[in-house]
Amino acid sequence: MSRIVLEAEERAQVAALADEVLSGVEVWDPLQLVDDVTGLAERLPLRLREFLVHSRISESDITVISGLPVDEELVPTPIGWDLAAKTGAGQREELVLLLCGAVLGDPFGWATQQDGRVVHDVCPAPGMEKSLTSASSEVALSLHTEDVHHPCRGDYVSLFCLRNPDAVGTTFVRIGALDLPPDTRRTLAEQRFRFYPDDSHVGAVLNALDGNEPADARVTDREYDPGSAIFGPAERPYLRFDVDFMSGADDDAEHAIRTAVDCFARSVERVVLAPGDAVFVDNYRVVHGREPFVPRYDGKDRWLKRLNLIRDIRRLYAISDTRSRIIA
Ligand SMILES: O=C(O)CCC(=O)C(=O)O
Ligand SMILES: [Fe+2]
Repeated sequence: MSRIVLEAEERAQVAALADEVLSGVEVWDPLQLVDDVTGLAERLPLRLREFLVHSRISESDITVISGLPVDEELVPTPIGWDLAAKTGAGQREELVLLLCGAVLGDPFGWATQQDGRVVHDVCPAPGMEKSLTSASSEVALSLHTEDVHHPCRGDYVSLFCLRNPDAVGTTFVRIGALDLPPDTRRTLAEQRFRFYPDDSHVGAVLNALDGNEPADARVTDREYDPGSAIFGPAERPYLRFDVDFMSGADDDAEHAIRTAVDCFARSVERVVLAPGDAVFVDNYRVVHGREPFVPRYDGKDRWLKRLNLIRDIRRLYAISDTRSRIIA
């Protein structure tokens, strides 16, 4: 894990940049600003930019910035992301995350996720406590690659912590720390797996199917080409894994999935994000999750802003009919 702790002066510089940008914006819409943030990020403190560029080039597994500015008069944690979207809560924090993230990659979003917003809210929502989405609380969010089903999934998923009063941990496993049996590793590297949209993608499953099938019809093989769970350079491989949204083509492949899950449990690490911490998880080298916690729904709940980053937005344009940062 590489971490930078900002000095008070650097924090003030980031806050001043964000305030200046916000003062020139009439209606806050990150999508309108997203083409500008890469240029604006040139004005982040030099030490921070150098740190982030180094993280990108060295493919740092987990990159943490501590000491980013969080509004001292931050509004109460919204009860669910849709309320956050409606009220526009935490705008300066969204911009700070966009500015830092733009040094690592190009921001993008999903039409099927959180109403197509570029910056997401991660906070517990009533009724979702046991769901397989980031709005859950009472159950652990199992270790996963973000948006495992898609060829243009993020190179990074980034999370900026606004509140975390119960010190709930974000969990992760680095492929470099995984001690997989050689036959499991070999199987995982073969094109014997299918990956499906997770439950945060509204309608994604049904869109890909007829519309007449039950939701668990995702375990049919249609629409999802087989791929491997481990790929890329042998000396520094990449990982694609989400036990809840993948399947093996045969018994051996299913067995390899279960063996990998057991190995994850032995290699799991955690980071407890504090307000002002942003973590950038390399989505090709690391699977991440979250520990369970008891939601409060009193305005003091854990609250993160989330941003997906791809190293080159043209990978996305190249598979689309429209030049949009929002994947349809
Ligand atoms: O809440 C966390 O720490 C991680 C949640 C998560 O996996 C996500 O938002 O993608
Ligand atoms: Fe995630």
